[in-house]
Amino acid sequence: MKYFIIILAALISVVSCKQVSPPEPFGPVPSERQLAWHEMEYYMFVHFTVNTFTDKEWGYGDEKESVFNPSGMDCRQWASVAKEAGMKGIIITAKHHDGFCLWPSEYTEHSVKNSVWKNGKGDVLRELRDACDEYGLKMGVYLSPWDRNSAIYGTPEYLGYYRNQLRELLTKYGEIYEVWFDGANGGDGYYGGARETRRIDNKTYYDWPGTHQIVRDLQPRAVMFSDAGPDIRWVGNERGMGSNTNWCLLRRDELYPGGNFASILGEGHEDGNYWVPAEVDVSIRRGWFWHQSQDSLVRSPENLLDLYYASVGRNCNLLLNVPPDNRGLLHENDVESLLAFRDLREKEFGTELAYGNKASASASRGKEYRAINAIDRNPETYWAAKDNQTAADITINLGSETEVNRILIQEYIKLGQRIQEFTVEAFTGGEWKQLIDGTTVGYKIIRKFPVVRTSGIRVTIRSAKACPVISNIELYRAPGE
Ligand code: FUL
Repeated sequence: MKYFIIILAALISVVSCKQVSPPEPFGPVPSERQLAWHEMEYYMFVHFTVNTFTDKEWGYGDEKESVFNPSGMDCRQWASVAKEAGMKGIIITAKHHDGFCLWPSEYTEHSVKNSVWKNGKGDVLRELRDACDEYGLKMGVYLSPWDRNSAIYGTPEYLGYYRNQLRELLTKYGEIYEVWFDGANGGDGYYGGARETRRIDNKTYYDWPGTHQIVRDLQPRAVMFSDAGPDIRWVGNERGMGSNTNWCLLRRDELYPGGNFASILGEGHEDGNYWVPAEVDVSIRRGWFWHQSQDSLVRSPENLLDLYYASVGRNCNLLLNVPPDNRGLLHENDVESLLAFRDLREKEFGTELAYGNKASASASRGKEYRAINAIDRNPETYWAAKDNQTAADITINLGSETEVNRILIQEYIKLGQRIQEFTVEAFTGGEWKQLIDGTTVGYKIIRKFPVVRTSGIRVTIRSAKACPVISNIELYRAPGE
């Protein structure tokens, strides 16, 4: 009898385990380093080099090192503002197209070591590292593949030079979370005095796989950005616009940095065979570098909030450029706008309305995957339907009539990006009224709709590649209207 009970108990547990087994991952899924990157959401881009002092956007490469001379550079100010603004990291142009290095590279004379700044003893990367550590921010580097200063640019030897510089950046400045490979290549430049146009084949010249391996070996937790990944892709424009339909997937092997792919990059590929999510890079000013003439043309807090909805709200990360001025400080106007934008965000998402209510779903996998998991504020629990159910809905019962005008939805992306089409409706005046007719979700979307007084919000997954798996739904009543 005793044995019979034990066997029965074992059988029951096997059967019940089977019932509640989690969905299998569907399609490509993010790596650990990509998951960490998704959670960064919003961080600062810093464009700073000789251009800051010559009023240019693209330095030709013939600038004298002496022009780089910030009168009061303070990376702690950049970091403290980034932190206060709610950003999680800073990516700096260690070397832009003009070839000037903000760190004393062993491999060139064209760097801070030959400037008058700090008598050639300064190192912007070192100061930024220390400041990021002090303020608990991550640090990333931009190293322009195009180098208009280098005499050997365009020859095979340049690749060795570029990689040596990359190794310096990846070994001397602590942990790097993102390496930014720009695709731009305009052709003409100083090139050690040759002053000519040099064309390279973007597809073959840089041997990207070899360079990527250096990053993997030296900084295994870093993600790499370019037009074509391998880890993070460009969104295809510099206007700050993510795409409403946005797959974190890409047929990466068909693309390469500097190619003509802008029109593909916003949406990605629904059938992509790699996880390569999009990053929105955009400047708080017209230019990427500081120009005094643009001091009065800083984006307003309201405009930054629009960018936030168009980027973070569309399943992208937001890399917002805030260029230091010729003092080496973020300008007062930029700082004011950034902090007012933070205040707007705090008001916008002040009180979350879904948490603490009841939730139900048309389909559920079992008790560990109940609808309530989508509003429990635990990113590791989720609502999931059964394997064969690719259409299903989830309703949040708000108890009493409540004003709502924003919804945030997150898929549990560790199991892949699944949703192809969804709607959001509100129960109002005795019937369901459609608020949103949407396509993809992914890591996160935030959508606006006119204020509705409602006792319930229903999210219907109309089609998905595999059963929907939703880790989070939030509702807000943002100010206005
Ligand atoms: C572009 C560059 O040419 C711009 O100067 C800037 O750095 C931007 C982020 O990327 O490709």
